Amino acid sequence: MKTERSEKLFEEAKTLLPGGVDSPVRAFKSVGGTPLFMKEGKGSRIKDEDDNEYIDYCMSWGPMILGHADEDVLKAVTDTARYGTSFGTPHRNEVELARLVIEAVPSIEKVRFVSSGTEATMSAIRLARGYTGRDRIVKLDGCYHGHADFLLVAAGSGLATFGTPDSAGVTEGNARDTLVAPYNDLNALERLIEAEKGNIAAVILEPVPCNYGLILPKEGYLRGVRELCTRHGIVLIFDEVINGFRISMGGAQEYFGVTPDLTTLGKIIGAGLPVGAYGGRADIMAMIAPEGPVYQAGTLSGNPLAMAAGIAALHKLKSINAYSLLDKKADYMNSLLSEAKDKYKGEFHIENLGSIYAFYFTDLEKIESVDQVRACNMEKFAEFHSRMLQKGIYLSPSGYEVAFLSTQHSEEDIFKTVDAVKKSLTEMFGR
Ligand code: KE4
Repeated sequence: MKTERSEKLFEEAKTLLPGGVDSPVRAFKSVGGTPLFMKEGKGSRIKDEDDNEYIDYCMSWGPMILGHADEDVLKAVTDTARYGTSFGTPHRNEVELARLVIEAVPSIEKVRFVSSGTEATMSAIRLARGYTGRDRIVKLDGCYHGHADFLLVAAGSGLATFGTPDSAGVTEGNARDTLVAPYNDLNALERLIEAEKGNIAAVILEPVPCNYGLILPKEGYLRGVRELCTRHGIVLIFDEVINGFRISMGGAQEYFGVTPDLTTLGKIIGAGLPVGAYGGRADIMAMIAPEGPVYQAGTLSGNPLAMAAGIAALHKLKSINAYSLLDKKADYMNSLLSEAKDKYKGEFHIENLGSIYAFYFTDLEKIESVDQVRACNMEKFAEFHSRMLQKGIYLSPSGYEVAFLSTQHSEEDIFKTVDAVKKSLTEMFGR
């Protein structure tokens, strides 16, 4: 596999950008080797600067549920760009996308668009503090909510690969009001909340964590968190930046039937352009400036092009009945994977929910906690990642990230992928 062009570009990038990247997890630090510079994508495929083609499962970390370069998304963006890219004024596209989001997501009665998932979560936390007048928040170990100072505590995603649950530069004062509880442990959360005696503004969690591998909520867990927050007047925030419009049209909250007070979104609602959003109960959202006293602003919030991309994507997800399509593709993939799952039981494990997959090198046959992911063999994942890459399959370059199917992954793509999984495991385990 030729990588000269990527290597040359990476050497130059490292003289200009910290670590040669604009986001750490792209740097291949935890899987080794040179990060590949992609130049184009179409459907399920991406091509790097050395013209190597891959079946993509990183899918830009989640946004590309319709596949790369979707015709309808491209047309919406180019048609809009013809009239200008940003005015810093209200634009009809914000109204249209807001209507689609509110229609789809059970908890959202009012929504505010921002430009990233980080902006969405940091704004939602400020809103919860403003609404309750309380200072402290609870996040769950291993959940990642972007890089706002007070959320870079026991986080997942790129931080997990660096083995530093916290980041330098986050002051004690900033982290002091962030409490951490283990995911999937209702008793621990209840003890923490009761110890805090009414000083908790919000509990924020990924309903289905996807930044420490993929961890499914135990039966009744999300309902239990909801009831705890209701009982203690705590704002429950579901960070659905990944889960939203991925697990279903209404996200994890629709899929599991548990409605938070606020929801954060990103990724898919921008279809690859920079969009984040936070929304929820109208009485809470009424606290947001200019209606209320909680300030939040953004030059490019609701950008017409990004809104156009999101509008096209959400209309298409509905019109092609995307989630039953994705379920069929996942069923096919799981039917092909079952042989490898059985053969390597006790050494290799796969977790799956809809179009989301995670691969673990572990003796466990079920992953239910972040500590269990921590105990997985990430060196073996790195070897697996490299072997899959050599076979033309691009997995997210970290064992703490997940893999995504899109509506464009064909049966042939899936067959080739599972064949590559089997061949890689045979090479690794010698059988
Ligand atoms: P952004 O600020 O990166 O748009 O969103 C932050 C964020 C918030 N909440 C959840 C649940 C998220 O997963 C993310 C970002 N996800 C990571 C990958 N799992 C982004 C990849 C990266 O950091 O480059």
